[in-house]
Formats: sequence, C-alpha cells, structure tokens
Amino acid sequence: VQLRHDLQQALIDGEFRLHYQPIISHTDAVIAVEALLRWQHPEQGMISPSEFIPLAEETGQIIPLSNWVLDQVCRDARVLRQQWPLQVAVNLSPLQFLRPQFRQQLMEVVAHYELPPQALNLELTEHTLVEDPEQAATTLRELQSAGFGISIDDFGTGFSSLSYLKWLPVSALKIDRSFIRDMQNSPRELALVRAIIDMAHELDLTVVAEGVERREQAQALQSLGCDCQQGYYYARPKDFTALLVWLQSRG
Ligand code: G
Ligand code: G
Ligand code: MN
Ligand code: NA
Repeated sequence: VQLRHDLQQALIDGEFRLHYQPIISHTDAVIAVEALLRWQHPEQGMISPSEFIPLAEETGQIIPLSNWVLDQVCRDARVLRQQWPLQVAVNLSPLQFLRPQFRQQLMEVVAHYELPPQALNLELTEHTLVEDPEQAATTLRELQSAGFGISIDDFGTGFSSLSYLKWLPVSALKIDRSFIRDMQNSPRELALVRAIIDMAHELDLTVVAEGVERREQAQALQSLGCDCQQGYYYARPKDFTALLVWLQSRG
C-alpha cells in the first residue's frame, strides 16, 4: 500500500536506476546489453521490477515511468555508442506499447538523442502481442521498417499460439530462463530448448538464451546452435558506470 504511494514520489525524487546486463554472441562477442529497471527505495533498499511494475500498471504510473526508462536508455545508449557499437534492449510494458502515441514518442526520443533506431531492441512478451494482435502487428511493422530490433521476451511461457511467429515482424526470441534452468536435469526441457532453437532458425530468427548460470549450460546451448546467451555466468546486471568498466576490462 505504501509502495503504491511512494511510486509517484520516487519518480520525482529520482529513485529509479537502470542496470545493464550484457548479451554475448556464440563467437563470445558482446553484442547488446539489456536495460533492467531498479528502484532504489530510501527505506526498503533495492526493489525489483517484478514487485513494482504490476503496481505501476494498476495505477497508471507505468506511463511516466516507462517514459523515464526510454529517455534514460537513449541517454546511456548515446554515451555507450561513442565507444561500443552495442544494441540496447529495453523491456516494454503492454500498456506502454499498445498506446497509440507510442511509436511517435519512440521516434522522437531516438531523434532527440541522435540515435539510429538500430541502436534499440524492443523486448515484448507474448502476452503483449496476444492482448491486441492487430494493433500489435501494425505497430510492429512500423517499428521494424523504421529499423528497431524486436524480440519476444520470456518465450515459451506465454501459452500463446506459435502461429503469430509466421506473420509478426520479429527479429529474435529470448528463451525464458525456466527452460535453461531445468535443461540439464530434464531430457524434456532439453528437447524443448532444442526445438525452440531449431524452429527459430527455420523462421530466420535469432535465439537468445536467458538465465545462463553455469558453464555446462553455456556449452550445451553452444552445441545446440544457440545464437546468443545472457546470464550470471557471463555477467550480472550492473549500473552504467560499472558496465563501461566491465566492457573496458574485457577488451
Ligand atoms: O531484473 P529483474 O529480474 O528484477 O526483472 C524482473 C522483470 O521486470 C523482468 O520480467 C523484466 O522484463 C521486467 N523489467 C525490467 N526492467 C523493466 C522496464 O524497464 N520496463 C518494464 N516494463 N519491465 C521491466
Ligand atoms: O523477463 P526478463 O527476461 O526481462 O527478465 C530478466 C531478469 O532475469 C532480470 O531481472 C535479471 O536480473 C534476471 N537474470 C538475468 N540473468 C539471470 C541469471 O543468470 N539467473 C537468474 N536467476 N536471473 C537472471
Ligand atoms: Mn527482458
Ligand atoms: Na525474459
């Protein structure tokens, strides 16, 4: 109850932060970073978005909050790209993505920071796409032709039909970390991961495995032909300054 009230004030007081987690290609190159929102609460410490995003969606605060995220992501991407040609992935809330103003706003913010749309990768969940498939398809086509990367996040958890992949303009699938977590102990999970990777490749999509924590997982994914990996095994999410230091030290 308190959090709900604090949310509005937190934006005014500048308590939100973006952390960034590297995404690594099968050739061991860093190719992107994912922006992950954090709330540095004065009393409760760091609060995870899985706690406050649902609240923000209920109260409508998700819109100003999402606008803050987009602005900050572009600001950081501009600095990042002076040295590193990396894409920055940003998570979009369905309420944000399905608003009629969204595309225009996005175009304005990238123009303001003089970024090419290719600098951003928009992460959407299956849930967002099935909520209003026609609106989603129209917006996605416009965004893809403008040059933005588009990824399906938490892929495999949405209980949605796979048929949308045939006609939605998507560039990548991110396999949900629950599949990666269980794939070593469960032949069924392993088979699912293999099937997702093969299907994605048939459809000319890039596959990113999320939540890679151990070397054996990394090796298994590599041998399955997975294009990219992300997880604590490679790097934890870190603040922007720490990200720049990490990139520097990696060479
Ligand atoms: O980093 P963490 O595991 O706490 O993230 C939890 C969830 O919050 C993930 O599902 C992630 O997609 C979501 N999330 C992280 N950052 C953002 C953001 O900036 N906007 C939205 N809408 N969701 C985010
Ligand atoms: O839903 P989405 O994929 O956007 O959420 C990403 C979330 O996963 C972030 O909150 C991030 O902190 C978390 N995360 C990233 N790498 C790992 C990992 O290796 N293990 C676990 N358990 N969580 C991870
Ligand atoms: Mn994500
Ligand atoms: Na995910």
